[in-house]
Amino acid sequence: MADYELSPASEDGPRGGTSRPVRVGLIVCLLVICIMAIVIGYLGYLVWAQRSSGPTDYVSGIVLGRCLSFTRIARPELRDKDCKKILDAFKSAFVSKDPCSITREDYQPLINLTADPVPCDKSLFWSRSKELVHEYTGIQKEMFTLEDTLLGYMGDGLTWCGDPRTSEIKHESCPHRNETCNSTATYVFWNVISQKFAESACGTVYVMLNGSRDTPFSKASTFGGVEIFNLRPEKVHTLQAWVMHNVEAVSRDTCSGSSIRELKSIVEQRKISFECYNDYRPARFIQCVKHSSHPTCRALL
Ligand code: JS2
Repeated sequence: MADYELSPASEDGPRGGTSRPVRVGLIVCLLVICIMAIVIGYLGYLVWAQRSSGPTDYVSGIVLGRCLSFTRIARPELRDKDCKKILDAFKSAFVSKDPCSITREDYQPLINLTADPVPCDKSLFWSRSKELVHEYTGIQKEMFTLEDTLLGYMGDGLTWCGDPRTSEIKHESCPHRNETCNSTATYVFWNVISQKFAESACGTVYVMLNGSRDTPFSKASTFGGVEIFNLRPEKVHTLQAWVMHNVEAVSRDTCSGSSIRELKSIVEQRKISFECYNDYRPARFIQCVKHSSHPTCRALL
């Protein structure tokens, strides 16, 4: 048969109309599109309904949208939270105030409105391992980092500040924290909520550290300088560390290294037991998804 001639099956066109698998696939696609349209429409309605009074700026729009999506979709058990009041309390912490003199007390009204306690044995701290730790909690829904709670979710990746001369909320021209400007709105926010997250932890708590760094544990970090010292020994009996190493990078420190020994010493001085795992297997699986051909992953997968 010459190349340009169609094969017998296609000369008559497809036999008997669309095949069954194609029909099923089309129906499934239509269903998915309808569900997505409903969710997006519902979210849009919620943001529109909550923005009933007055215009909101960039930061307010994001904070309000995140509050709604978190409390109405991600964690519907929190649906009674009033996101408009939460946004107002968030703004009241820094609007029209000196951007370098924000206090912990400024955030107390916001803290009071956003209680979102993590169950015992489910708190996951981290340091210099943000991407992997959130890939992990994205799969292991039973575990919670601070960013998997309402306040951490609302503030993550944002910058905000106020100005004593106006009531506007800025996000691009905010002062960076330094010796002359120590208490910025975002720095105090993360300090306060990190402390609260540690204070409320109970049972066995976990921390994911980066063993591909010279010092996976540092007292200069939020975990090492704030959270570790705010764990309550009367509630927390064990801290379990996971020292993770980048698959392609060399291992800088491990559970037996000096940095982790310092962490162990601090924890045990606080009357909390200490355990440590190198390349905790469930998290290693996630790393190996992107490095399946690497020798250390071939043995695992
Ligand atoms: C500023 C942000 C953001 O245990 C974790 C979390 O619970 C967090 O509270 O603090 C720990 C991580 O901080 P650490 O140990 O200093 O590690 P890092 O890799 O330097 O991450 C710094 C991020 C601290 C909190 N944070 N700070 N602006 O947008 C922001 N987002 C987060 N999560």
